Amino acid sequence: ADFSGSWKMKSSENFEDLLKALGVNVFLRKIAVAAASKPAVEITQQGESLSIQTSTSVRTTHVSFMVGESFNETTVDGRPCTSFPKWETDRKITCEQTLQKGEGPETSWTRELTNDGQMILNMRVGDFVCTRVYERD
Ligand code: RET
Ligand code: NA
Repeated sequence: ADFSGSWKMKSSENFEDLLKALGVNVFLRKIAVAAASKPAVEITQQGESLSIQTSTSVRTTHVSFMVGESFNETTVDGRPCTSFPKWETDRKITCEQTLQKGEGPETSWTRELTNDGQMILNMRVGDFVCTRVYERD
């Protein structure tokens, strides 16, 4: 599967619940939810190597990793974590995150390419799952 491309978001469910579960206060939550409603996602992939930039008006993240090798990133609320991405199927990457310090709920994400060319991002915090559907720009 090739995730490469410029993506725009079509729908999002439970993003605010996710932030609540992470303990983000209501003031920052509202800012984050508004900003996260219009992300620009740029992905380049060559085989096992992916680079993902997610831009919003208040926060931009950029991660580069090899599937099968751990890397450093941050949780949605910005806490440093160690992540381990692996292929769950040939079209879906699952990534478990471990906080580098302190305590917090279990977090992970998955990214999947559907047969009709959409990308589905799931972000999990404890029992909450946020689902965001993207289409190529
Ligand atoms: C602030 C303050 C600290 C807490 C949070 C923030 C914003 C986070 C954002 C995240 C966007 C995530 C996306 C994910 C993938 O689709 C305001 C920096 C949570 C905007 C777009
Ligand atoms: Na975890």
